[in-house]
Amino acid sequence: MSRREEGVFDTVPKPALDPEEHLDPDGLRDLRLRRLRQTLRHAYDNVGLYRRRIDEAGLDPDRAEPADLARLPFTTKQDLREHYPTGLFAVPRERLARIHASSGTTGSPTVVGYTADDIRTWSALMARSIRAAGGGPGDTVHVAYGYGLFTGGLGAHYGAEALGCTVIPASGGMTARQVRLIADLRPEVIMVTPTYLLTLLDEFTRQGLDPAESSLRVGILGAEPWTEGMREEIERRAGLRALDIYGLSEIMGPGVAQECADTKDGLHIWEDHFYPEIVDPVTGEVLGDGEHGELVITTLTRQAMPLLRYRTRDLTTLRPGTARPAHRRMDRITGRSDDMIILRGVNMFPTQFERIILGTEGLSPHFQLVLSSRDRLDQLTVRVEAAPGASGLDPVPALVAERVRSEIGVTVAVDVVEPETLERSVGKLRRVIDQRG
Ligand code: DLL
Repeated sequence: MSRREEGVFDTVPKPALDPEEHLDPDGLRDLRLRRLRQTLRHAYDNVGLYRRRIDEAGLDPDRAEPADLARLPFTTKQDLREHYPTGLFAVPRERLARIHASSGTTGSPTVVGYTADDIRTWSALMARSIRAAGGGPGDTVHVAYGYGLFTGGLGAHYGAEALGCTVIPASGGMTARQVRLIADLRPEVIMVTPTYLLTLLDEFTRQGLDPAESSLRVGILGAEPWTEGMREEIERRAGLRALDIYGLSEIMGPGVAQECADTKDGLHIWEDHFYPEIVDPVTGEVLGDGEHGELVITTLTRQAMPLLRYRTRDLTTLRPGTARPAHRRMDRITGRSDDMIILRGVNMFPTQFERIILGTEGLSPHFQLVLSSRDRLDQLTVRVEAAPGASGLDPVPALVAERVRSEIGVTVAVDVVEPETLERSVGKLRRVIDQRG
């Protein structure tokens, strides 16, 4: 903006300061305790299910400590289904500013509601996340997360606007046009799933453009699991810094946790708004920091739909904060407990295959895991595209199969297919294709 405009319009908002992001650990602890009690009281007064559960646990909403949460049962996807569509909402319908719904790939959709304050909180946390990733006021942000019921597009959009960025609301799809827009409008930041970014990078090449020469310098990537190998591949090809962003519709949407550009060492969970626990996925027992398990989140500021101890199904580990010392970090999500493939008794996640494929010369990062059944025995075929122009690939299938056997512990078939033959992502990619009857 020119200096003249700033002088004329005194209503021009300045990028919001965010003191809570920089609280010291004691300050954060006090704030969190206050918000936890407010949330318990709000849930108790307004959501029948929670009133029952809080009574059964003998909890006093106004005196509870974080450790007392362990006395409450988890809130599960099943609870959301049983109260579909709005039975867990804590405010009357007319106070809702917006509704989103999760994709429902593993069952019926889940509807989530937001008051106007919830939207403001979400925007502020997304603004904080974009800034932590290295974006700032004045940057142009290309949002290629889907717009609509999915929280990715609108969540990123409002956050980028709140930070003072120029937003290109590209949404997912129409890949050739997206590349054209990036080349012409020269955004610095892109927000997109890692697999759709791969699709975009291939399209750059198809259009005779080198993605490394593009204006993009920061990628804020999430909504699906990805590995360090994928980060290296994307950073090398796209010439940008790729940072991980995490979130889920039930809890808010993107912006629950964000990796900081200065340390790039896992994702800081914004603990002034979310209380995380790690639990044993089988027994439900609360585990300590540093232990691997399932992430459980209690919202601390949600008005429309507070959730107590929501089981995310996402597997990770909590660690002390670094770039934002008061907020703990979580490791990259290795997978969801319900995405886990169990093949002949061995548990595995698609990210384990991604690591092996990205570490193998001559292969592209485009792959699928196809489950089939022969003679009542489950089979897994890794279908992976050769890298464009790669040659001498004859030994590769055996090499990959051997690495899978030694690192994951199962025997699989490996099928190396021609470039450009597997389905491409336009958002969240479906990695596992289950053809078992
Ligand atoms: O995927 C919200 C989102 C949008 C996050 C854009 C980040 C960026 P849902 O559709 O409800 O919401 O899916 C949530 O996606 O429980 C994880 O299993 C997975 N997921 C989200 N972010 C990551 C990530 C959005 N960074 C589910 N790494 C979550 C791994 C992720 N998995």
